Amino acid sequence: MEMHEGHIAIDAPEGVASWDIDPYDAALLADPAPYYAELRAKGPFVYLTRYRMLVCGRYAETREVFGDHDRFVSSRGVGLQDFLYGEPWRSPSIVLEADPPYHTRTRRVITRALSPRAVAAMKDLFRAEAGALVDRLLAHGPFEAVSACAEAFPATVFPKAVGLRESDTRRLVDYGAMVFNALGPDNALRSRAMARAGDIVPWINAACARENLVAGGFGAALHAAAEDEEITPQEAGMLVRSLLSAGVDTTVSALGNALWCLATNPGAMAALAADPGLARPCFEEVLRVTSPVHSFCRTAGVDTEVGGVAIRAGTKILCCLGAANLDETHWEAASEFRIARRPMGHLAFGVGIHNCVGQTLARAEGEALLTALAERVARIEITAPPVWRPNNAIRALDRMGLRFVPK
Ligand code: OVM
Repeated sequence: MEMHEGHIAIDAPEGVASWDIDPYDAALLADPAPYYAELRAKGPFVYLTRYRMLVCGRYAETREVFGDHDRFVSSRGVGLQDFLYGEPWRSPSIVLEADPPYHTRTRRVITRALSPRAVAAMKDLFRAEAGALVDRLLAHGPFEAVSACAEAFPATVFPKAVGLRESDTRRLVDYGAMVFNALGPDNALRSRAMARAGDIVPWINAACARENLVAGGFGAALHAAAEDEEITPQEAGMLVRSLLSAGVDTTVSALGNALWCLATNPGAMAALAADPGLARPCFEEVLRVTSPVHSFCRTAGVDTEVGGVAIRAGTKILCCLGAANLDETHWEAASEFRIARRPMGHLAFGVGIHNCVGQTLARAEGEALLTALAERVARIEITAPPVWRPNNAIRALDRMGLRFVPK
C-alpha cells in the first residue's frame, strides 16, 4: 500500500475527474469562490492528483459524507493525515477525532456543559461587553477591525465563559491557528503555525487543569463530570482542551467575516440598523456565505458508494463545507448575502453527530455583537481594504480598516 501526505494514496475512482489544483494554495484560500464553483461543476467528487485523495463540494454529497459517521469515520483524523498510519502532532481530541461508542460518552458531557441553559446564563455578560466595545469603537475613529473587534470581543467573553484563571489572547488565537492549520498538508502555513508550539502548547495544557478554572464556567462544569466519575480527570482536561481548540479562532473568524459582509453590503447594514431583530438571521447568513471552517476531512471506513461514485475503504475525503454552502442548486442566489434569508441546513456547523457542540455559544456571541452594532451603528466605512489570513481549515480575515458611523 502506498502512502501520500500521511494517508493511503488512492487512484481516481471510475468516472471521477482528476484535477491538479492545490486547494491549500494561499491565493486560492484568499479567494475561494471561483475554485468552489469549478469544484462543484466537475462532479460530485473530484480526484486531487497532488494529494491522491477525493474532494467534494456539492451540497448533497458533502452533507451525505459529513453526516454519516458509520461509513465515514473521524477517529482516523479530520485532516489529511490518517491516524491509523502515523502519530498526530498532539494526542487526538476525544470528541472531534473519535467515533461511537466512545464519542457518545464524551460528547454527552461536553453537550451538557455547553447546554442552551448554561449559555443563556452568559447572555447578559455578552450583551454588556458587546455594547461597551461598540461604544469604544464609535468613539475611536478608524480602527483595525480584526484585532480591535473580531478578536477583542471573544477575547473578553470567551475566557470568562470558560472560567480561565489567566487569559492570553495571542496564545489562544495562535493555538487555534495551529490546530486548524495542522489539518492541512505539510505546507508552509502548517509549519509556520507549528513553529510556535513550544511556547503555546504548555500554556494551553496548563490552562486546562482543574485548579486553573474558576467556578461557574464551562471548564469547571467539565471537571465536575469527572468528580461524578462520568469521565476521568484526564478526560475532563482533554475536553477543556477541545473548548480552547475550537472556540476561539472559529468565533474570531465568524465575527470578522460578519464585519466584512456588512461593510461590503451597505444595504444589509442599513436593514440591520433598521431592525436589530435581524441580528440572528444575519449571523446565520454570514456563516453560510463565508463558512469560517471551510473544510474538514473524513475517512471512508468501508467500501461504499456516494452519488454514484465507488469509494474504497481508507479513502480520505476533503469535505468542502464552504463550497456546499454556496451550491446554487441548493440555495437561491447562493452567492448573495441576504440577511433575512434564514439559511436552514447550512453546513457551517457541520451535520450529524459531530456537528458543532458550541454552536449555541457561537450564536450567542454573534447575536450579541450584531445586536450591539444594529442598535448603535448606521453605516460602516472601509478605511483599509480587507486582507485574508490563509489557513488550511479556517476562512478568516487578517486585517481590515473600518470606521463605524453612529446612528
Ligand atoms: C477539538 C476540536 C473540536 C472541534 C474543532 C476543532 C480542529 C478541534 O476537540 O480539539 O478544530
